[in-house]
Amino acid sequence: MKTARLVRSPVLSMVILAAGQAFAETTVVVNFGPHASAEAAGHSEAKVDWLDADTTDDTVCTECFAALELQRYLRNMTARTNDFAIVDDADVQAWHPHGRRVA
Ligand SMILES: [Ca+2]
Repeated sequence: MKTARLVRSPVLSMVILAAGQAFAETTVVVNFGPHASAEAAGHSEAKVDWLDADTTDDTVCTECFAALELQRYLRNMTARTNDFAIVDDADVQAWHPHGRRVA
């Protein structure tokens, strides 16, 4: 039986693979902030005020850029060019504390 584990961190939440296992679908979960996509958020660095006290925009841009890089590397490593979709954490309804999605 194939299983995935959700790792929650303040930097980036993502579903990771156990070494050597091949999953049909793996999803990277990240906060898009006010942006419509991870691509828009990850490439919004020119709009970020990096020097103000509010790090919300800094974090969204940085995390989404990291998610895009992770997606690119995972796709290159596995040759699964349609896998590793990036979704907004606001769209993820409920996750079991151990990473299994609750129906
Ligand atoms: Ca800022």
